[in-house]
Amino acid sequence: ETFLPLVVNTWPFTNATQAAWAALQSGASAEDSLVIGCSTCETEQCDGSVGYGSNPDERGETTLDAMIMDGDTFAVGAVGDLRRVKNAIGVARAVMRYSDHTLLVGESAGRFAVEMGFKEESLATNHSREMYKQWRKNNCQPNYRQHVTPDPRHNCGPYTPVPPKSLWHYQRKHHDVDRWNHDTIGMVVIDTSMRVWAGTSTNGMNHKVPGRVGDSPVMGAGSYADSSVGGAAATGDGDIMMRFLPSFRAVIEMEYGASPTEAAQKAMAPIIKHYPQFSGALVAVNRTGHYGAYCHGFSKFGYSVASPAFEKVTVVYVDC
Ligand code: SD4
Repeated sequence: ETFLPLVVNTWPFTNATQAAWAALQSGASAEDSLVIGCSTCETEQCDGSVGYGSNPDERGETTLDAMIMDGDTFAVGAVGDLRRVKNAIGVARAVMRYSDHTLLVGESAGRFAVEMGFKEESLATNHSREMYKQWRKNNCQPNYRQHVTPDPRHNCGPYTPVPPKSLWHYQRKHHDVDRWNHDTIGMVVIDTSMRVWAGTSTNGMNHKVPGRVGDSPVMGAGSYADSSVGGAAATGDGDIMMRFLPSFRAVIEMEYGASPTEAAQKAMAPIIKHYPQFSGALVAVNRTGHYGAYCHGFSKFGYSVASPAFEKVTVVYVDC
């Protein structure tokens, strides 16, 4: 039995899911629907972790990572460390459509975007300026590493060993957690002709080193699509997760016969084995519209689904 079309994305970002679903219903391609869905999160600044205005790097600038992948042709467009342009998923698609390349980074990615007609503007907001000010108030500064030996995992970095106590309560209340630092949107869309598209958009990590690019724009890490099998998308500690290409692994596991849930679990297993402290989640869908997820390091993980199996967009929670 097939359940198509399908939209699945990480986290309870249901407006993004709904926007992609509505686009599919009105006849838009899976590609356009995915871009519309992820752009919705960029505009809404989903959880402060997608789009402009949050999670400044060590110099106070917000930078964006995004990718899009066509599971029919294996065409990919991606941007890393994109600066001063808000619509990262749109720029990723422009890389795929209008260049012969796959991944553009940094200042030059921004320049490409402007040439493609995207607006150049600051990504700073009062919120991101305030986040940066707080960080500096805690005696954090770009060269803090020189002053903290031997433990490089100092509280100034994006991965604090233990979340500050003041946030425990908040985390428990919002049981799907880790919202205080990072929540990428990763989305898989399948249309009724079984075309699978996958993509991501994020502003990465609070207080990252300028130039840092996470897993989200890396194909096979942040997301992956193969229309003959399905697709997958990841969220979480990108610096760890990208070493294991979990989205690629999940698709390969499904190709070898695993269900989406099993595939997500198998893809995450080696990460958990080598880095039991990491936090992350993976959603996986197969070409017939079945889906599943696996998570680690949160108490619960919620992801959003639009499918003919439901009357409206539904958030599915899994225990981690
Ligand atoms: C990153 N994976 O840049 C992203 C952040 C994220 O949920 O997904 N947060 O590492």
